[in-house]
Amino acid sequence: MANNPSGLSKLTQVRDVATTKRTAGAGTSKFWAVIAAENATSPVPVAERLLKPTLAFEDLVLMPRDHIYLAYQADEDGDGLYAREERLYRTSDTLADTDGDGLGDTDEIRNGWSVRASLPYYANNPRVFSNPTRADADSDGLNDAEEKAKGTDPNRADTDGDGMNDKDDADPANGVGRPSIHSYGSVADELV
Ligand SMILES: [Ca+2]
Ligand SMILES: [Ca+2]
Ligand SMILES: [Ca+2]
Ligand SMILES: [Ca+2]
Repeated sequence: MANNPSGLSKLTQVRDVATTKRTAGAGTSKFWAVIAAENATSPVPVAERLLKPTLAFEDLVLMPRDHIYLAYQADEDGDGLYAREERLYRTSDTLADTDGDGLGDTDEIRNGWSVRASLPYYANNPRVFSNPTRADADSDGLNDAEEKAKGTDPNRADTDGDGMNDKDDADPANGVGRPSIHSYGSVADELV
């Protein structure tokens, strides 16, 4: 804190933790984030006055009744997940793909994918998210990248429930086990 002649206190630096550039790739890996609550007495919204991305930290001017919070953020691997989120999910902040299954931590945690199955459950809840710390959480032989490519559920070994694991199923998300139905002959006609 520094006092200027007009008696205002000015936060000019925070000791020991600094903004740093990422060693590989573009962007910043460690930085301070400013969180500001709306101030009803301010004629200009805080979004324009305090949270504008183009504003430098030293150019922020606080008004009476402003409430701002500073949060230190780090994203070493640049995968878009902050270190504290990575801790929460038990993923690594130095690896963008913690479990090495070909699908990045962000894809597994934030994005997920839609199961392409015609079953009523997935019609209402198509979105699935995989475990970012296990390549094949449901032990069906398909890793999460393969499950996404096939549109299957990474948390269910037999997505379409026909008794055949996703890896062995020629059509793992649709239909009721066509290979086994053929073996039943005329019964298959009634099932289909
Ligand atoms: Ca990560
Ligand atoms: Ca992964
Ligand atoms: Ca799997
Ligand atoms: Ca199946």
